[in-house]
Amino acid sequence: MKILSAKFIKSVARISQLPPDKFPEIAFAGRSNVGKSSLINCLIQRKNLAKTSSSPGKTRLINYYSVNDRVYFVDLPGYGYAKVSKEERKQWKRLIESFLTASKDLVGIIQIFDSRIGLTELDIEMLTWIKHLQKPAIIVATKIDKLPKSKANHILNQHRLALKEFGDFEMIPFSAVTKHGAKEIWKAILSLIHEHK
Ligand SMILES: Nc1nc2c(ncn2[C@@H]2O[C@H](COP(=O)(O)OP(=O)(O)O)[C@@H](O)[C@H]2O)c(=O)[nH]1
Ligand SMILES: [Mg+2]
Repeated sequence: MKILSAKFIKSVARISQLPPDKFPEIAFAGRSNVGKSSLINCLIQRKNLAKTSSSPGKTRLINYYSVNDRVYFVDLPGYGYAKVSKEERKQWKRLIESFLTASKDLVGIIQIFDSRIGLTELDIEMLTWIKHLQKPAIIVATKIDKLPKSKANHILNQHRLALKEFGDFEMIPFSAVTKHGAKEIWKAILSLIHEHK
């Protein structure tokens, strides 16, 4: 995918602040610190447009990026940060839930999990939600550069098997360090946009 332009559009805390529906939207979801911003930066070939941060839980807003004036990448707030209070977690849930149900131009969700950790309870909650909403999703298993080489294939196959329990999802292994999987993810994104038309 040739990136001609990538722009930060806005951060929103409320669904009423969503930008006017104009482009198909791809939402990115995952646990805090999973590598969501790194994935977005890699896909749009910018070093730091989506803020990456080593302090998890910092981004609590929905961030909109427009890519090639053609598609919105929507960075959803990360979840599952231990220090977050119950009330904050509730707010997070409300915000994501209202986004997923309100966005008319949402064509698909990129659900990201850490290949070293596997699916967490909240990942599974998200997958169940996605299935319930009948939204197409691509599952990205990230940080694969950190898997022990001799065990990587075995681990990834186990993740695929675990995923099967929750639906017929495509899983793409990815690394922001080696960029492994980036082309495949773009291909999947373009087909989501295409299918939606
Ligand atoms: N080794 C490795 N580190 C990664 C990868 N993706 C992200 N990271 C690191 O994980 C941390 C969190 O990444 P970030 O993109 O900010 O996660 P976010 O909170 O989900 O947006 C940062 O220190 C990144 O450099 C990856 O594919 N491989
Ligand atoms: Mg981030």
